[in-house]
Amino acid sequence: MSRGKRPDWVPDTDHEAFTTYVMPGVSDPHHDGLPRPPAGGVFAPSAAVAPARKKLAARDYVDGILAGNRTMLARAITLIESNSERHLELAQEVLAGVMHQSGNSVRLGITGVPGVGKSTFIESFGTWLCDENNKVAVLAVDPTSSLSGGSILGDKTRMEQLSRHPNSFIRPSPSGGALGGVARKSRETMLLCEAAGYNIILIETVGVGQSETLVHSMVDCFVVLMLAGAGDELQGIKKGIIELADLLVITKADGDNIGRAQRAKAELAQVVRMLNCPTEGWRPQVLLTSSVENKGVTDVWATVGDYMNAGKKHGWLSDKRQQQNVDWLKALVEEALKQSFQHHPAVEKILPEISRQVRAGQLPQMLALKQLMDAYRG
Ligand SMILES: Nc1nc2c(ncn2[C@@H]2O[C@H](COP(=O)(O)OP(=O)(O)OP(=O)(O)O)[C@@H](O)[C@H]2O)c(=O)[nH]1
Ligand SMILES: [Mg+2]
Repeated sequence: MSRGKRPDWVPDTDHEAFTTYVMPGVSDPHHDGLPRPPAGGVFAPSAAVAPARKKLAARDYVDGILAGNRTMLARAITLIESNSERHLELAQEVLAGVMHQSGNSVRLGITGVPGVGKSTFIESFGTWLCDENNKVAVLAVDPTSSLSGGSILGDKTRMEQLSRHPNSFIRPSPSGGALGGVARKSRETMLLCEAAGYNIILIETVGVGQSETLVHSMVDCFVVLMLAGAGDELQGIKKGIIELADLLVITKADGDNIGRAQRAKAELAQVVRMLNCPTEGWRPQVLLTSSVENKGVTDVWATVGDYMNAGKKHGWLSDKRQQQNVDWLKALVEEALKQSFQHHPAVEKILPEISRQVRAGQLPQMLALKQLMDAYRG
């Protein structure tokens, strides 16, 4: 791979802590990429590995990001995504250096069941926003992507036009284990993107598991995409997703589907009317879109604007962000305490036997807890 074609999210050096690796490439531009034995018929190790890039200091990253340099932004995100202690320290220094410039964006979460049309919607919505002179960053929180590796491919092909737009920045979901880790990385990535001048952040998440709740806790406006007539209205109600939604968007309102989509809109609007809306001055809206016909995206944006204005007018938008900041700290503290407890040598030592006794009904849980806490406190 020539250096010019190196994707901007790849790390400087291959390291096991990174979620992206670079295979050694070939330097000859006419080469077909297939290995070719030398005259003697024996393969030699490739000498054409791209030279390692210069190690950067926190200041370099900070300056680059604040100047809107995409490569520096991408490399800083790679640091954020690293699981190594060494990178964590540098990444946090970079984050601390740019934080005063973050926060100036509209943060939108976009969710819905697989296949509802999230990526296609983001392609059409995001491209339109970029054409309107916005700078749009698209992030993904997909706890399944580390297993399937599918989200990069899926998003790159579904967001072809958007990914080529000079005003867009697309970052696939970080892989790397627990959802909490994925969420931390996405949250910090969002702050870096804002500092780099992106004024609209779209965070796509799959409509499964806990990922919606996590994304909900990091955005201003939570948009739930729904399919008409597929029982999804009910599915959404059951999962409580509608209660999280600030905006409901029925997708694929085109072709034969239009009538069904309109009926679904009326039904959903009725459901929303029955919900308690704790948000002053705002009742979740239901809209229709067709991403393939580029219909409805302007309405979505106008409605997001109404929502943000209501939030500013009634003061809950800044309250929400402040609360999210504190909630995030709380979640980190809980996670750190859990880790410290679970990995405490004295706890590890007695836990199997205590668990056995609890399982067999020989030890009350409160007593078991006391023994564990005594061991933990030393
Ligand atoms: N007719 C019609 N088809 C659409 C529309 N939007 C998306 N599709 C199709 O629906 C399918 C799924 O779209 P995606 O955008 O990949 O859906 P997704 O929600 O991102 O799916 P996952 O990433 O797998 O969760 C694709 O075949 C799209 O072409 C639309 O507005 N109209
Ligand atoms: Mg998708």
